[in-house]
Amino acid sequence: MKRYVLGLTLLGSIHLVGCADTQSKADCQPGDAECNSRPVGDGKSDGWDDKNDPAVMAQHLEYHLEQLPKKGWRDKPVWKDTYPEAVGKAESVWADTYWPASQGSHNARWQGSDVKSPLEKYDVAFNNAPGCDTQPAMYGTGAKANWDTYNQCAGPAAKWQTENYEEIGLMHNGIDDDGDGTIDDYGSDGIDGVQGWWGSCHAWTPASQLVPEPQHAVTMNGVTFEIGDIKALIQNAFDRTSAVMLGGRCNAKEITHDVHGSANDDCSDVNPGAMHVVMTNFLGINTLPLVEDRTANYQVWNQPVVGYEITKQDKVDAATAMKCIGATGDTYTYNTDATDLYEVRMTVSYVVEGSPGTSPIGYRNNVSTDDYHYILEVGSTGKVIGGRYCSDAENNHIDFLWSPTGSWHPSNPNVDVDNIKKLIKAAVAPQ
Ligand SMILES: [Ca+2]
Ligand SMILES: [Ca+2]
Ligand SMILES: [Ca+2]
Repeated sequence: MKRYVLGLTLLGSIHLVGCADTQSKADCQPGDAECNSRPVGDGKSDGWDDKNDPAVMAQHLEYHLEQLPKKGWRDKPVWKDTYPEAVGKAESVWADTYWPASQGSHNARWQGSDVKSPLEKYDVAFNNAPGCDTQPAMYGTGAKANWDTYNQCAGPAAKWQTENYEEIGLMHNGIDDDGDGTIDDYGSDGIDGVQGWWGSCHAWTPASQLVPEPQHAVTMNGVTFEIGDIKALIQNAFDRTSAVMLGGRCNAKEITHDVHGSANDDCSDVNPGAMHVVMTNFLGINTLPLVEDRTANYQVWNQPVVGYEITKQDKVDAATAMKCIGATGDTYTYNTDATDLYEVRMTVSYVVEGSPGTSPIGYRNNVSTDDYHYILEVGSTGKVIGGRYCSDAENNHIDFLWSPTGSWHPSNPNVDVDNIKKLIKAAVAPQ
């Protein structure tokens, strides 16, 4: 969950198609397929800002409301050209645990205390390190001494993970790191500061869309990697993923709303107009990977987005729109370039976490939904130009959306991405 890292920021997964700028600049929207450049200085108030500009996600976007599909689903895998051997076998996305940091992350012995963890198996197979027979409790009295002993026999990948990854080492270093009076144990702030929601969903979410789910166990260099092991190692290798991001990350525990505030504040966005454009383009018109942080507040719960459906899209007058937003009056005072207003309800389908196992689980049994309610702002040429959440949705909305752009590598210096790619290939190869 935490450790949402944006590496090298690349622009868009779709290339800008050279298209004639046949309309006036005022009609051009950021990343608009009809225009070559974004509009500047056209006097918008409360349209989307740079952070909420759909152009950061992709070029060649469709903005005409009439052209935007009412529903879309990730039925075609993003990886179909990279892993043709998995097409027809693996589902387009896969569920997985987020490998909680508090349980040791990818070094957790998920099959039981006597079966090596994914990283311990990796050390045996690729780092020539047999490792330790047992693994101590993650935290608690005596944890430091036990982990000091473990680290003397552990292989380099396992050792690095237990000391450095997502501050796991704080749980067994003999120090009261969060100053709450308990050493290496639960107190007022997780286990010495390590929170239960920390994990690698920032890696699971792009990985589960960019590479297929392993379909069977693989034996390599004498070590058998179960499907659950390979998925953990894939997550480890996706710890640093290049991506583009829409909306600002909210850092507040409690969100307070000002009806006069901007729709683009970090805790008020992602701007629902921008969300509408990206959702419909990424999942309705195209097949592009999409991840949401579905918690509007400071927590980050990244989930793969697999579908959406617009269940209401009614043109409304200004008074109705103002009321929906929680304001009063007969004049729409937010984005004054809006000539038409729509009240919209969208249901978004996303993948929830699953458990590690020895069989592929796909994602279809792990789908959940959220409903969003907002006013869509449409300009004189019928294009979406912004939006604002209705008051019943303003505390519960997507915080930000993001999309991986293709490059990924592990933070663990003792894990080689080439080995992980070999494991993936072998795990989807015909048997
Ligand atoms: Ca500690
Ligand atoms: Ca958040
Ligand atoms: Ca936000």
